[in-house]
Amino acid sequence: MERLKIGVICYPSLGGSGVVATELAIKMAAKGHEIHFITSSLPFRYNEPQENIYFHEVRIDGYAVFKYPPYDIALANRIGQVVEEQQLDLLHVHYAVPHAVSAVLAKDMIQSDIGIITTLHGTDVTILGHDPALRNTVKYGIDKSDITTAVSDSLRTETIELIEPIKDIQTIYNFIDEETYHPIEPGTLREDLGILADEKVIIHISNFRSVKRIPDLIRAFALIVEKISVKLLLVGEGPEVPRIRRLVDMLGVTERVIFTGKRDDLPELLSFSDVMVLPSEKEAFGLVLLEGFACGVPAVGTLAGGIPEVIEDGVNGHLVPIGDPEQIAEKTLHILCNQDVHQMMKENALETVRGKFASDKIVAQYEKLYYDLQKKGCPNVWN
Ligand code: GMT
Repeated sequence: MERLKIGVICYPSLGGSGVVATELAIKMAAKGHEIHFITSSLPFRYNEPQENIYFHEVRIDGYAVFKYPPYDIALANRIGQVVEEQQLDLLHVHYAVPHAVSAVLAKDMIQSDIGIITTLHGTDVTILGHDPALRNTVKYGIDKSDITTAVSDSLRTETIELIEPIKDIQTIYNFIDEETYHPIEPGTLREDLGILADEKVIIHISNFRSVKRIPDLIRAFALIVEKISVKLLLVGEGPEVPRIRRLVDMLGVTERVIFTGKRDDLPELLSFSDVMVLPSEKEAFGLVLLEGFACGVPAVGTLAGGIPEVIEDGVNGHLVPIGDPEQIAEKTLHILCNQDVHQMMKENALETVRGKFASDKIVAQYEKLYYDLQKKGCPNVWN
């Protein structure tokens, strides 16, 4: 098969969209394609230099006249340069704003016919698409892309209803790197964190923003500690942390909650955890669920966005209504207190990653799109 030169634009420093973009780029490079990251810094999951991967930094100086440095325009300028210098075959843009718009501007600037694939990750539509200050920009970025994908059917449907794009959108699910996420012997980590041998472990990993509804989990946890011996691991950082700490203290569960901050050893932390809870009110996919599944951790998640496409109720976890701490407590206890249920869900969680979300399957879907775009010389391949 022809070796493609692919420009990848993503948020390099945080978030699931940057993780997916980077893991996909790494897999494509391993297949022999040439990857050109066009980003403000090296993507945080790109830890070691790898064959076929190049990095083109986007720089913008702060001139006195700028109240806000125009990153979007500097990005467009850089994309245009790289397309021309490297003779790229296509651009894969992750997150509609501003990346899709910058790619479209770059294409116009250099009068190129390069194909653009935009992958929607969630908040670029579910939050920014509702913002009157950005809605038309989101639509423009999508309409001017040759192909748009969404990370779940839920996000696809919401985008079609809200944005009314002129072309169809295809769902391509997220995946994780199975070589990184798998059950790992955690050494003394569990004891180091002060977790006793007979204690169960509930884990939550996120960027601690209000959309994750972590207070619902804390309220549920206060009910769970009345029934069993258990610790709650809160992994990550974000704006909600001070509020959550206050609630933890107020509900008298301080001794049982461990705030770990941001960690690099997620597979180890997950490998001794018994259940993950994701109580979000919006979640296009919930990549962290797959990371947990791959380490054998079933999950309790809300009926929000794409979560029901990842958690199959009663199979690899449980689904609960948004904003219902009692239900979170009940379903979490159901998993923690029934060894057979836990074992069955653990095995099914591992199977979910090996089956529906296997990386080679997902990467092949993107690769097919890349070739389709090449063949058709752009216009929407489904119309
Ligand atoms: O919300 C986040 O945690 C960050 C955000 C992002 O843009 O990185 O995540 C979105 O993209 C992830 C990767 O596709 C999805 O797994 C998350 O569900 C999605 N977040 C939301 O929809 C809130």
